[in-house]
Amino acid sequence: MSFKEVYENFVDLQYKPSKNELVCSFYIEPAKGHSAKRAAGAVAAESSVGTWTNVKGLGLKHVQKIAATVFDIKGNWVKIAYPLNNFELGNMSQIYSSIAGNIFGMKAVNNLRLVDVQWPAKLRNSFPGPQFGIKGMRKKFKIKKRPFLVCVPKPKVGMTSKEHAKIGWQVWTGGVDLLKDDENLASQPFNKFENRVQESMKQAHKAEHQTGEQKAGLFNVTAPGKELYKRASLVAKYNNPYVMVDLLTVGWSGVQGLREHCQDLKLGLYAHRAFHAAFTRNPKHGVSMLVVAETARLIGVDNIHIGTGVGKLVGSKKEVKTIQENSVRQKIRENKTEHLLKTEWGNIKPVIPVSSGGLHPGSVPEVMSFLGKDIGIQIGGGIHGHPNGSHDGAVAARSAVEAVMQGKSLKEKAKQIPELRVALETWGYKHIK
Ligand code: CAP
Ligand code: MG
Repeated sequence: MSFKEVYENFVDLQYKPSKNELVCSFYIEPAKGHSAKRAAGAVAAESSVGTWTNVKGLGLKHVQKIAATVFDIKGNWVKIAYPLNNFELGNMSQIYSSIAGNIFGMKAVNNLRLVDVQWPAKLRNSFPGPQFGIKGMRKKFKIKKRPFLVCVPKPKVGMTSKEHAKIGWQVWTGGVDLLKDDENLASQPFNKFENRVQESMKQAHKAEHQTGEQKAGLFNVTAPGKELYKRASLVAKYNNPYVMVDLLTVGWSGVQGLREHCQDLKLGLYAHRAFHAAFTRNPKHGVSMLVVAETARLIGVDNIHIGTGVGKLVGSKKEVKTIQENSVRQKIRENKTEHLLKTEWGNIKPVIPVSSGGLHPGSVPEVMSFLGKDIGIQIGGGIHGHPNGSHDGAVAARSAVEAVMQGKSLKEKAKQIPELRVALETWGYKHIK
């Protein structure tokens, strides 16, 4: 076989994948001089057993047995099936090095985007999934039905541990449940990790006494190697039930190790997705946020940011809704129009989707109208930018959530809650672009 034919050898449009195979749905733009078949074959080859030319080993039966197969090409949309033995069970980094590795840099394609993945049961069950899920977190926090209210201190970095903790007091007593470190706050000289945990937990316990509600910190344990786990252990020592991690800058293997550690420590694991837009934003190239969210659910985070559809960061309502459904449901039907694959989550618990980015009290009804109540709503600037300060901002945000739960308009609610009235006068109901 000439080297030109190698790639096409990975295409068989009659092929029917077995249920044990992993299936990827790709958007592909072949490079000049490449047919869709050859470009798709190149992707299948490079992401499984092949390379640019024929090599003797490709003739070995046991090698051919794990070769990927392009089995469906419709215009720019391609489906590729991967026999299970391409992958090491439970090893997400290796799986991504295959289905989301070299292929994005191939000259055979001008653009390539991994749009969805169908995880076969054996591979899916090699991951733990969330420790608590929605039911577990609701039980832990005694929050029966309403969304979890999350708040990030702003300015996002620069404040001291004491200033950070003081804001915690203000917003926890104003009605916020979870005080989240910002994604770029770790253990900088002005706000060392242990000081922040110590100072914040003092305020959290005081706020719990004052409000009768469970309060928690989402302390960002993002750090190299063992430090990641050391910080999680420290958080558990201070009786805080949650840690936060920057899922993508820490990486799959780091988060998998942290997930195991959180199991031992009975800690919730809240995932921030900073860095995702470097490769999820371009509709023609990279990896969809849907695939990132599916991966996060398999690895077993309890919460993940999914966007707002209305706020300051990209992500359409349709995309955000698709990710929300995939995070909370156990079965997802195939969506032929969007080239999304059927998904079965088996016993993998749901993840709490978090809507965040440019939200304020006036945005709450719309976010809840299309994402429902089994969510987290994160509001940073939309609380701390309140003209009367963070406490009033938190009261306004919490009363906006309560209004929706009571079936009241914000206008009506604002008649009893002056803090909400001021927030609506400040930002109205429009969304911050
Ligand atoms: C939001 C936020 C979050 C973004 C992340 C920020 O602050 O803290 O990190 O929501 O984006 O730093 O911008 P505001 P996403 O509430 O003040 O906007 O949720 O899309 O991952
Ligand atoms: Mg942030």
